[in-house]
Amino acid sequence: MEKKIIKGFPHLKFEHQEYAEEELIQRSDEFYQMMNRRRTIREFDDRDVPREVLEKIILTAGTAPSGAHKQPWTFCLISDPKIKQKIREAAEEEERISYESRMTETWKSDLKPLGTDWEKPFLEIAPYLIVVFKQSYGMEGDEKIQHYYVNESVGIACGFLIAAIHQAGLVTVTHTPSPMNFLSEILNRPKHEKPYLLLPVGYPKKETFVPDIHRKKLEEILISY
Ligand code: IYR
Repeated sequence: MEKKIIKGFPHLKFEHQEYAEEELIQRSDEFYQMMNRRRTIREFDDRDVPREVLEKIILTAGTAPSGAHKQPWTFCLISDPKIKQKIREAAEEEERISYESRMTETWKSDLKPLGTDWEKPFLEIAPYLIVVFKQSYGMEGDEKIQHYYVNESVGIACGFLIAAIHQAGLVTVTHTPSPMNFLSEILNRPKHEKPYLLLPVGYPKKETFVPDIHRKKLEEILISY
């Protein structure tokens, strides 16, 4: 590997994989077709998934860019049924209050086509839960480490995570019970980590139906200059 010191810091030669235009077009189309088959799934099969798949998916999320390369994320991987049960009970408690009194009528009406409610059986049925924590700052021993663009960085990592779950052939739902500080307690996370997103991961239940909803067309999302 070719190395060079630039402005006092070590650099490695970047090996760029370039494709002919035709292949470039084909690759972008194939990736879009693959990603466009992703659907949010709320009904899971309880079948197990090889743990190494989950580890590879988390490694993929960890390839995301981050502010000053601080990688301000922690991924908790849960398969212990007792912990899943605790998470379900706490999440449903919050969700029940949200649906009964915290969410506006407009919000609940916007969710009707998606068929959501306070019950979250997938938190126990899915073989794995991934809880993503954002690190507001880092800790090296007793020393606080400054982190930057934490929400953006962790959001991008979650995008990578969701794409990796789908690409591997598994399904998920981006679940954000609100408030979700119960996750810090159950998972015993330090105070510089805040829960960001909860993703059940597994196979879909057989004969699952998904809402008949559509994605915006290119003309609706692209403005060219
Ligand atoms: N967190 C709740 C409500 C919810 C909110 C939005 I915005 C959604 O897109 C879906 C659900 C729940 O998980 O049911």
